[in-house]
Amino acid sequence: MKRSHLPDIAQAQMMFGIPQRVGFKRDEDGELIVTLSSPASEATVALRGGHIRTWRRTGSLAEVLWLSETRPADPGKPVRGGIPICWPWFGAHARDATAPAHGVARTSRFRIMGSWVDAERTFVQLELDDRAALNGPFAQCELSLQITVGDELRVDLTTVNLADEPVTISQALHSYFRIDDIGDIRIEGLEGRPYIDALDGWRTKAAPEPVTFEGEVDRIYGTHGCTIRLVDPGLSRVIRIDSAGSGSSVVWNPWVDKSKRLGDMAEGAYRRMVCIETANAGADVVVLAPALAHRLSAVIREENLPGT
Ligand code: TA6
Repeated sequence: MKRSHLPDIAQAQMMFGIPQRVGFKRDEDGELIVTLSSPASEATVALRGGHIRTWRRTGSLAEVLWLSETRPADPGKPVRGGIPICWPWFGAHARDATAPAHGVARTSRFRIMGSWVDAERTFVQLELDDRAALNGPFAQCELSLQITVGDELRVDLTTVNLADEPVTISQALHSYFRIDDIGDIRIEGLEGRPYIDALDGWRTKAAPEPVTFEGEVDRIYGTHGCTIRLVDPGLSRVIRIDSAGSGSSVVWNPWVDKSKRLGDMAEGAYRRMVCIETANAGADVVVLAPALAHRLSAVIREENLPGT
């Protein structure tokens, strides 16, 4: 694998392009996008933020991931949708109110380190390149992102601590899923698991039923070793999410008022998306000793809804 700062598409194509499998293009804002294709599915990934924008299975009528039709008014803000990388902290910074929510990775530049294929799958390896924003305890962390596209979408986010001191991180693969209608879906696999309700004073609660939506939801579930299923009768499908290196999952839908406040969602768009985020969030942080690595992984599958 060779290192590169990718000044243009031609050079990227020459170094990392693979005919029929890995290509490069620019989006409407001029961002460099990596296109990954495999026999079973294809994805697009922006180098800004290492941001998986889209993933669609061959022959499927709908994208698996939701991507906002509107762009943020401030071009410094991340594009909403897909799978933004929240790192090296999730949510608000613990001590610095001026630090950006969900960390610096999602607005930082990544570089491509390698691309390769086998018969079924296409792989790219990215690395956080823009290290200027990493200060304090995170200054000597390295972050890499491996994306595998095939019958399933696999995302592996690896942090290495090169400092002499332990470092504490929180993080999330802040996955936005495309759904037919928020009023008709249910999320299975979280029944009975404790969650922190961010909309009710961060109280800890639990509920015996699958998660359904009648208003804004913002919860951090304890989910060690858990498979989550997003059941969507309107799209006749189930999206299945398996995780590793994660002890928590965030479930979020902004509903009407918050989506208006966010300003980068079209009217009614909240009905077509739900976030189920593979995370280390809330009390579930990663304390990484010197010279150690931690890998956070999500495997996302689209399956037909039985009986449809
Ligand atoms: O993951 C849920 C959450 O932390 C919500 O509280 C929320 O407002 C959101 O993510 C989106 O955050 P953003 O900074 O992308 O607007």
